[in-house]
Amino acid sequence: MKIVKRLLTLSIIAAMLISCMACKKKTQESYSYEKDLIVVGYVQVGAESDWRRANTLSFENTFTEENGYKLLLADGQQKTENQIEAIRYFIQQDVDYIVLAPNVETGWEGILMETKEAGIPVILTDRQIKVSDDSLYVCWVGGNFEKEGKDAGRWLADYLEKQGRADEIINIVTLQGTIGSSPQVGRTRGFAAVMAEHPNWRMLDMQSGEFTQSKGQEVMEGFLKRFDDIDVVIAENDNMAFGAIDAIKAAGLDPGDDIIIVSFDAVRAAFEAMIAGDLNVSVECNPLHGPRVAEIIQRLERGEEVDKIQYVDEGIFPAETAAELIGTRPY
Ligand code: GYE
Repeated sequence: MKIVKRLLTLSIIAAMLISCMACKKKTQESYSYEKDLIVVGYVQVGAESDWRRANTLSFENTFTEENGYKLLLADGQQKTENQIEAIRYFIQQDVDYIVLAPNVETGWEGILMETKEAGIPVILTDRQIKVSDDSLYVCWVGGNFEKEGKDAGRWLADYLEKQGRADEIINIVTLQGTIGSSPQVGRTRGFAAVMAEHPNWRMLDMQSGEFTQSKGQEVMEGFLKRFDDIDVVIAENDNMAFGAIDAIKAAGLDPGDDIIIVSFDAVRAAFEAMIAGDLNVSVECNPLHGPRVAEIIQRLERGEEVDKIQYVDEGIFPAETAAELIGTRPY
């Protein structure tokens, strides 16, 4: 913790001690709280999905006062400008660390110059950014989205092969995440790489469902009106897949059977959808970054080096594994 902040805190505490004898106990508590805690400002994307809620909870459960932290949480409501404002607020608060889950990849250069000037380390988590100067952030930890996209494509190729449909014309639609966010960019790119190996796969259309269930449903309704021969839906997260499933059922079709549904995240509700036969596979994206970021902060506090880029291990969960594994899922 910065010396200036400590001194400021001490002088405030001293003033409180003088002016407030009646609340002596409380003052002593706030003294130890202010003195020891590492203040972390987490600039979250929003609350758009089950994944996101599990991610927020992971931070809330990790960055507790018992663990030595004071967590300040800012909800960006899926808007980059809100996140930039939140970072500026955390600079004014002189927090010890800023943790940023960036909504999209671009637009961060200016505000990260401000954090650098203020001497506040920025740890990126979940999504990545594009900046010309990597020293604007300490490190990043999250999922390998391009690999996830490839895993989804390879699973599909395998599944079609097993169904004897390897050489059929396969019509695909994609519900993309927030355009320009690194999970959207990576998953789209990874799937496209596998698609290039299958000339019989046709991408009818790709549209953003903003990673939400309601928008995913709306976009899928549009696809179903325009195309009467969709074979596969690629939903770039589980919640958009849930929306697509509702739209497909409303159109009188059987999701998981008439239309193959592939999604990402592997949240608990996805396992339920797989058990119900509505979803065919979910490629895992692990949201439990709280402890990982805490470990990074602890290393930095000890003056140790940290890896610049840290990918988390992730699996693939096809429907036939869902019943057995649902009880083991932590989110
Ligand atoms: O897949 C989605 C969420 O950035 C990896 O954002 C995250 C994605 C996740 O809204 O559900």
